[in-house]
Order: sequence, then C-alpha cells, then structure tokens
Amino acid sequence: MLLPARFYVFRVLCLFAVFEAVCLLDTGMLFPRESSSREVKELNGRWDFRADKSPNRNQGFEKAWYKSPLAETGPVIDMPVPASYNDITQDPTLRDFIGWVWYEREVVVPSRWIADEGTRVVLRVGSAHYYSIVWVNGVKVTEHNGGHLPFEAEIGSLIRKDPTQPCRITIAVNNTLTLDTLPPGNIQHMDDHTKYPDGFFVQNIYFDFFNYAGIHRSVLLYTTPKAYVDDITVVTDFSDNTGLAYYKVSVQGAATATLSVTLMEKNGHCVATSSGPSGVLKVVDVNLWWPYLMHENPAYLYSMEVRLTATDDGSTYEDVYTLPVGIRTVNVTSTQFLINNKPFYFHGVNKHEDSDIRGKGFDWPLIVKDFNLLKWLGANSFRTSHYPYAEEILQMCDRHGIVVIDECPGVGIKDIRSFGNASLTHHLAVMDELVLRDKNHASVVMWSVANEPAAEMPPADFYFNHSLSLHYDMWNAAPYVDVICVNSYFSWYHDPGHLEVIPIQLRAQFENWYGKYQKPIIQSEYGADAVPGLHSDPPLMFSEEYQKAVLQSYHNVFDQKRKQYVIGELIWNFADFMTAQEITRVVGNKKGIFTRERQPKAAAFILKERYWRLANETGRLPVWTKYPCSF
Ligand code: BDP
Repeated sequence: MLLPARFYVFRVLCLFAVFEAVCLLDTGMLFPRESSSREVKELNGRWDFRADKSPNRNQGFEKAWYKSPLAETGPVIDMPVPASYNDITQDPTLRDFIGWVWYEREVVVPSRWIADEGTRVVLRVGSAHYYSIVWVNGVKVTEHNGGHLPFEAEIGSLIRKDPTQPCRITIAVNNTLTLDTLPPGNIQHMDDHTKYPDGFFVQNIYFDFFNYAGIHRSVLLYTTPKAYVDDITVVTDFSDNTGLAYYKVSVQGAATATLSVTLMEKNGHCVATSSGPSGVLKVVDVNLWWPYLMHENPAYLYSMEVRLTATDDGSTYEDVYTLPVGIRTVNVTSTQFLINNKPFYFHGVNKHEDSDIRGKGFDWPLIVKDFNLLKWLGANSFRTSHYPYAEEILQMCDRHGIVVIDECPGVGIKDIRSFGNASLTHHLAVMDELVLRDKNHASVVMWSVANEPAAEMPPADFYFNHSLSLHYDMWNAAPYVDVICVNSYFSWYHDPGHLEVIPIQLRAQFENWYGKYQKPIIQSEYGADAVPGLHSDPPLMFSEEYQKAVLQSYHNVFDQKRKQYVIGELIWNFADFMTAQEITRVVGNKKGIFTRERQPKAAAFILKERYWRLANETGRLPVWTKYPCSF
C-alpha cells in the first residue's frame, strides 16, 4: 500500500501505535453493529449477584459456583447490568467490598443461531472492573485483565452441544488492584488486634477517584458469519479537494475472500469504491471532519461499508460491516496543533465516568445530558481522564465533533515497585487494546499514556515507545512526546488561599517547559474545589467565588501564552465525582464546574462565556450556534 508523506509526519499521533497494535493482537475488536449479516442481542438488565464475603474470598472457586445456577449455591440479590455494584444497596460492606463478586443470568438464544453452524455467536463484555472470568454453562470461555476495555469469547460450539439447555452466563469480577494493574494499588493487612478487627485489610490507591467495580458496560451476544470481517483500520488524509481514506481489512474464517469496500456520504450516495484487503478510497469534493465550533458543518461522517464474500468447505458466507469514517488530518508543530492544517485550540474539560447510584455504569441519559452540557459550555474537547471511556461516548464525539485525548488507565503509578517488567508488559498490553479499539475514531487525536506517574523515577521504555502526552512533572519523558500536558494547582495545593501567586507561577511554568523542549503545551488540569452553594466575598477556598477567581486568574495567563505555544486548556473537572473517603474530600472531589447531578456552579458561567468567546475568535460557528442560549 502506497502511503502519503503526511502519513509519516503524524508519527505516533495515531498511526505508529495502530499498526503495532494490529501486529501484536491477533484478533480485531470492532464495535458490534447490526447489519444484514449480523445480529446483536443486549443482555443488560437484572442479573443474579453474590459477593464472595468468605475470609479468603475464594469460596466461589472452592465450591465451583459457576457449575450450577448461582441461586442454588446460596442467596443472591438483584444487580443491574451495566452499573457499579457499590452504590446499589444499603450494605456498607458491599459499597467498600474488595474481592470476587459473581454475576449470572440465563439467556434465550434464538434457535436459528444454534441451528446454523455457519453462524458465529460471540459473547462480549464492554468492560468489567478489574479482573474477569467468564463461564457459559459451567465451561470457562475467557478471562480478562483490565477494567476499562472490552473482551469477547466465541460460544457457538458450546451452546450447540445441548440446544435444549438454556445458556447460563456466569461472570466473576475482582476489583483487587495490585502493583502491576492499571491503575495500581495494594492490599495492606492490619494485624494489630488491639486496633483492628480480625482479618482487617485496606486497599491502598494513589489516584483520586472511587474504585467503582462491577460490570460497567453492556454485555452482548452478537453474530457474524463463519467467515467474517475481523478488523478494519482506516487512516485519512486529503490533498486539495480530494479526501483519501487508506484502509486495511483483516478477515477470519476463510483462506480467501472477496472484499468490496464502498464509501457513502450522508445521503447514502456512493462516493468511492475499492476492492481487496487494502487500498485507498478517493473522495472528490470531500467534506472534511471538523471539530465542533471550528467549522459551519462540523463532524461530517462518511459510512464505509465492507462487504465480504467467501467460500469455505462448499458453503458461501457473506458479511457486511459498516464503519463511520471522518476524513481529517492531525499534525503538530513546535507551537501549534493542526487539524486539517488549521490551528486547533483545545477549550474543553476533563471528565470522569461517574454519577450517583450507577457509579461508573454506562448510562445513556447521563451521556446525552453531558454532551448537551459540553455544547452549552462551548467546549470543543475533553480528555478521558483517567481511563478509556465507553465506545458509545467516542461515537458521540465523532458525531458531534468533540475532540478527544484518549487516556489509558496509567494513573497513580507512584510506587517504585510498579516500575518493573510486569507493569510494563501490562501497560503495553493495555495500550495495544486501547489503540486497537479506538484507532478509527475521527475524534481521537491524541493518546495519553499516563497521568502524573512518579516524576522522580528513572524513565522506563514504555514512555519512549507509546507516549503522546504525559502529565505533570514529566521532565524525563517530555523529549519523547509530541505535546506536553501540564497539570497544576497554584493557589490550591501550592500556596493555598493565595490567588496572587497564580500569574507569576503559571507564567514561569509555561516558560520553563517551552524553554526546555519547544513543544506545544496544553494546560491539562487546573481548578479548585467549590462546595455548591458556599459563598464568600472576599473569596475563600471552597467557595464558588474562589473557584471562579482561580479560573479567571489562569485565563489571563492563558490569553497571553496562547498567542505563542499554549494550545489548550482543560478544566479539572467537568463535574464533581466520587473519591475514596479522605480528610481532604467532602463526599468526593468538588472541583466540578457542574455538580455531580450536572447543575452549574458559578464557574460554569465564567467558562461558558470564555469558551464561546474563544470559539468566536478562532472558529467559524455554524448558524445554529450563534445563539448558545438556545441549548
Ligand atoms: C490531579 C489529578 C486528579 C485529581 C486532582 C485533584 O490528576 O486525578 O483529581 O489532582 O486533586 O493532580 O483534584
């Protein structure tokens, strides 16, 4: 495949990691979509559930709970999927539970799926935190290490063994973090019986969000034909008015297959075709994918239909998979971030997957509300702090033109024992899974490898190979990334209460980083806690007025430096979120500009005014956004 020069220019930005991922992982991880050849059955809703509260948390395995219906091995409770289990009941021991929990439900599998040997039936878990083992009818089908990415198992042959049996799915999930997990943690046993009850232990973590656990995203069954489209990689470019989509398709289940690839515009008209496992689709008069507020017609998506025909053992298989494709380029200079060769300024937020009752459970109403708030705010971007978000969220970003810095769960890497080979291997595996999953999203313009790892440690190899943006005092890693992301909390964690230090310290921060590395800088976190409804003038810490004052002071410096090399500002945080119980947290972190219930604090209005002003200065607003109040 002939690749354009620009392909090599954006180096690690998207592609370096993509093709590496394709080589390392032997199967694809395409989002399950219905088509004329594929069906999807959601298994969300009520599942049976039990936490294994035995002292060694191992009773479920000793008594083989997966072998018979869970309700027959002891009491079960109702548990919604998807949701974190922590906030669902009134049981404090479940809220803070550490160890194995067991989920189970029976599924009626359509008889045609079972009858047709040419149909693959795949079980997919969108994510479960942290370590998962899955059985179907008592037979182990897969296990997965990592809390924020999907995993799958083909179960067709298993359910065909005895079609009269219902399909019983058991998933055991363990939220124990170790020095080698991402994020890391460790269990500390307290053996002093004068102070602690028998068997007392705690899980120490070095990150600032609650370690919600359970099955967090959808569980699905989906089908494909026996010969199927396993993976698609698309890299886009353009030259003058012609858009270019370089694609690569991998096929499983047949030695040879015929592929036809069609690119369609929004109204369904075909604009380019190709055939074969790799090639280029050329689009005359291309509609580029532009970020929200940068263009009057943002987020334009084509549909790329991949159609496979294969013959194997005398049977013919046809598979169809349709991928949304946004055509855009990303480049970085020493002072600018370019999308479609035009300077892009990140005015956005950091988020969390977090809300009351569901914890980190996937929830469409919350997601749509958050996108409405982002657009109301005039935000054009966010960072998936501090782990990969649900794929449906990235699809929304593609659809709405919200630019994404896609972060892996490398957060809280503080203990020297987390800098060994086991951690490195797992970190690389997670990066591969992340890139494999998210490589085709037009909205994803940058990978973030870690948030604030211990700065004093010697640099490890993985920074060199995969990083794009790193956060905080990462002097060691900065030479190897394209963009420097800096988190700082002047007048909060440093010089608390002294707003007057912000201009001096923030200017010095930018000048030091740029002076040393000549790379564009994003202020990837800044902010202050504000307890909603707490007021004080003059502004005192934790009041809404203090949060506003911190923001305004930072903004004055951003306005000077964005004329030079500062390419973005992401507030910490979009909304208040739950953390571990600590003396510095009042039922969670309150640095949200929205409350956890998504109501604006005073700071939200400051930011809204600013982001719309920035958009008016730097972008070309669509007519319908001229009046932001209409959201
Ligand atoms: C930053 C961390 C973020 C925290 C924030 C805070 O990256 O995860 O929540 O501090 O303390 O340094 O509010």
